[in-house]
Amino acid sequence: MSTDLRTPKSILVTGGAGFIGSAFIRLLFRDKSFTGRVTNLDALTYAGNLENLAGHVDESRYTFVKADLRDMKAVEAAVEAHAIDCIVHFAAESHVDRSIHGPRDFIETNVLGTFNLLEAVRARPAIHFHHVSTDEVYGSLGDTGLFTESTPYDPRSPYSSSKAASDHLVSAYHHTYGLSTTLSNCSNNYGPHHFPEKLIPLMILNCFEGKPLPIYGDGGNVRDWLYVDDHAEAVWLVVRRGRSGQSYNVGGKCEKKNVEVVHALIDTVARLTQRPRADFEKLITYVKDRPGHDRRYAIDCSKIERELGWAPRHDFTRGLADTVRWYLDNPKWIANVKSGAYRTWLDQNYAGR
Ligand code: NAD
Ligand code: TDX
Repeated sequence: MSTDLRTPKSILVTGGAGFIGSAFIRLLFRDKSFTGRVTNLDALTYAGNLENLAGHVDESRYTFVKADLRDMKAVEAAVEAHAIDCIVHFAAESHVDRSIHGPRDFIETNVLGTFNLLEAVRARPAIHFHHVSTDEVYGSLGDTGLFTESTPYDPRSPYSSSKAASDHLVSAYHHTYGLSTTLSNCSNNYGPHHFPEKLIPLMILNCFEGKPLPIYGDGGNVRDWLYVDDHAEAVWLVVRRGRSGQSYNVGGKCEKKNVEVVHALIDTVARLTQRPRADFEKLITYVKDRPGHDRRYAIDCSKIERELGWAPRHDFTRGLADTVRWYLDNPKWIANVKSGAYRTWLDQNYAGR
């Protein structure tokens, strides 16, 4: 099996207050073999929440920098001040529906933000740059087939096209300027701390509150689900052992139709709250489809398995139960994220759908 190619001492994590970035930082501080420093650069948009890290970092090795990736000077300052030798780039606008309602932030943060980071690395080529991306850049599959690392890019939403643009920039900076880069393209994540605008946490919270469970279209769209900690482990492996210039697909080998996911969630919520399934089944509401809704995503992750020895460790049933339990145990977190701008957006965009 492969050995470490890099042993970062001072990592800049972007978007470390978000869902997956925070899981990655929690993993770094659980990993006894990592003794370096972590600088978390995050703009704290509606999706960023420092509570996701409370109690999980070693303060003597951790710094939070509130900064916007669109601000080149702020990016330069953070990289310079903390003698960064590795950047792990999670920060992005990440919600497809929001990208349909308002694409500008997606282009600015996902494309320009990545460009600014790459420029900072171009000026300091000893830094390794890892870019966290998505399987959505490959477009939509029919009933069969899997995305491999050589599947041509065919993004369909403003979100996925902004991620595809940023992936191409990373590749260009590797080939043109010789930067040390790695890239990972992952399938749909789920787990604790997931912002409740995405399918799984939205459905969990709406079950708790007795609100409609909005299924887009016929509910037959397929996603490949991966527990967030498995993704964090994959990223950490690629950062240390991935070959420069390579991309690695990461997936859960867990394809499910949306309607199956909702039924599995209802089972789990009913079991854990000891309430009848019928209380939740009656909330299912079929609504207007998402424009340009990709039909099916499915990942071939044999390259990262073969080269780096990674495999998903959480099965879906256990992962869902852990997730629902976490939301049941964290009403304060829920109240916090449901205040302010998030609430307004939800009311405006989901009401009546
Ligand atoms: P998220 O929306 O939960 O978090 C994004 C974080 O980035 C937030 O903390 C936010 O404050 C920060 N951020 C946004 N704009 C910023 C800016 N301009 N400057 C600095 N910080 C900014 O996202 P997530 O679900 O944790 O996704 C993280 C990464 O993983 C993204 O790049 C996303 O494309 C990718 N990804 C996500 C999934 C998924 O299922 N969620 C799957 C595959 C890949
Ligand atoms: O209310 C809903 N009803 C519904 O049917 C929502 C929010 C979603 N859906 C459907 C749309 C998708 O087919 O569920 C599926 C999953 O939707 P999202 O949770 O919005 O995720 P998706 O659009 O698949 O994108 C996610 O996975 C890839 C992340 O948000 C991206 O950041 C990641 O790159």
